[in-house]
Amino acid sequence: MIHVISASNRHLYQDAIEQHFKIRHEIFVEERGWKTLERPDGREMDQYDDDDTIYLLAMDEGKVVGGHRLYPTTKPTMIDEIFPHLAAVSGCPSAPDIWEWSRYFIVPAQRDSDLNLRLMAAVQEFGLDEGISQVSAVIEMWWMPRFQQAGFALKPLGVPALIENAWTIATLIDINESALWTVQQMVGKASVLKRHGPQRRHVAHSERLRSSPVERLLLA
Ligand code: A1S
Ligand code: SAM
Repeated sequence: MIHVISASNRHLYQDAIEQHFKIRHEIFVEERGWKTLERPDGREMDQYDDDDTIYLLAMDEGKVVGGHRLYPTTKPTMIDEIFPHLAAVSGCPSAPDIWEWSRYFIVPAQRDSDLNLRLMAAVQEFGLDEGISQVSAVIEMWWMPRFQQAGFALKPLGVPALIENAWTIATLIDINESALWTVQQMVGKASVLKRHGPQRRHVAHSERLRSSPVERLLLA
C-alpha cells in the first residue's frame, strides 16, 4: 500500500522517512547523478523537506519501495526558486489547491512492475481526497507520454530547456476523477492508499501550521 505521511502522523513513520531519505540519496545522487544534492550523511533532503511536505510512500513489509512528495505552492517552491525560467510563459503557480510534486522514485528491484501505475494513481487519489486541483512539476520530457498514457492532462508553464543534459519542462497536471478512473482501470484497483484517520486531514493540518505560529507550536 501507499502510505500518506505528513506532520500530522509523521511520528508513526520515523523509520520509513529515514529509509526514504537514504534511498533518495542512492537513487537521485548516486544513480541519477544529481550531484548538487549530494550530502555527506547519505540522506538526500532539501529545502522542500519540512513540516509542510507530504510524502506518499509505497511500503512492502516495512520496507520503502517507492514514493514521491508534495509541497505547498503557497510557500517558495522549486519552480519559483530554482527553475523560474521554465515557467516564463504562464508564471510560477501559487495557490492553496496547487501542490508541487517531486522526487518520484521506485527502488530498482520493483521497477517495471505495476508500482509505477499505483504511484500515479496515488497522486490522483490523494489529491481528490484532499481538495487539490492541480500539481505542478518540473519533469524531463520522457514523462509526458507516460502521464498521457495514464490519462493525466498536462499544461506546460513554459518552453522546455536543457537541464543536466535532459530536456525538461515545468507543467501543471490536473487532478480529476477522469484521470483517477483511467489509472485505476490500468491498476485494476479502486484504492491504492493506506489511510489513517479522516480525509482532508493532511493538507488542512499543513494549512493550520502555516496560518499560525502558535498553532505550529501546539501541533509540533
Ligand atoms: C520526477 C518527478 C515528477 C514525475 C513528479 O525500456 P526502458 O527501460 O528504457 O523504459 C523506461 C524509459 O522509457 C523511461 N525512463 C525511466 N527512467 C528514465 C530516464 N532516466 N531517462 C529516460 N527515460 C527513462 O521509463 C521506462 C520504464 O522505466 P523503468 O525504470 O524500467 O520502470 P518504472 O517502474 O516505470 O520506473 C520508472 C522510474 C522513473 C520511477 C524509475 O526508473 C526510477 O525510480 N528512476 C530513478 C528516479 C527518477 O529518475 N525519477 C524521475 C525524476 S523525479
Ligand atoms: N523533477 C525533479 C524532482 O522531482 O526532484 C527536480 C527537477 S529535475 C530538472 C532534476 C534537476 O533538479 C537535477 O539537476 C537536480 O540536481 C535539480 N534539483 C532538484 N532539487 C533541487 C534543489 N532543491 N536545489 C537545487 N537543484 C535541485
